[in-house]
Amino acid sequence: MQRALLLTLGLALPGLAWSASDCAIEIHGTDQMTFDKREIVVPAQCERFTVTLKHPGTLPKEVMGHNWVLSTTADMPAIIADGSAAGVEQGYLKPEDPRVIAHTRLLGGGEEDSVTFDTKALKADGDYQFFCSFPAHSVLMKGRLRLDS
Ligand code: CU1
Repeated sequence: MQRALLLTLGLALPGLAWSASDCAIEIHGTDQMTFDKREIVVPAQCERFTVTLKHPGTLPKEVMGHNWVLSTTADMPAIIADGSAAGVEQGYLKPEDPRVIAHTRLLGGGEEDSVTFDTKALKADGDYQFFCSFPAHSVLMKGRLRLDS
């Protein structure tokens, strides 16, 4: 209903047009062990949100692998500890970890992967972090994700 109204407004007033491309972002994980974003804001209109992780580096995933993992800030340390124990074969995540809201696979240089998640999984006042679960990478590779209000 609300979506139909937005679409109608978008057609009538092109300046107000809102497109599904606003419900997606791209983030880079580099050979320098960094993400190129510190914060991700999910627009309130998005029912689903897509994150595409690209690794523009050249190092293999065993050396400088990166994934993009989303969880509550409270769950992050345990997810990383269990992921570290799971090892590189599991992409440094415990298989089917229910605390993980969304994640890409572990990438090496030159690779990319996307994940789409339902924004109903997020609370407006929730405290969420995205991070890389490769051992020790989250010291640098983390940021906040929040729903726009
Ligand atoms: Cu990483």
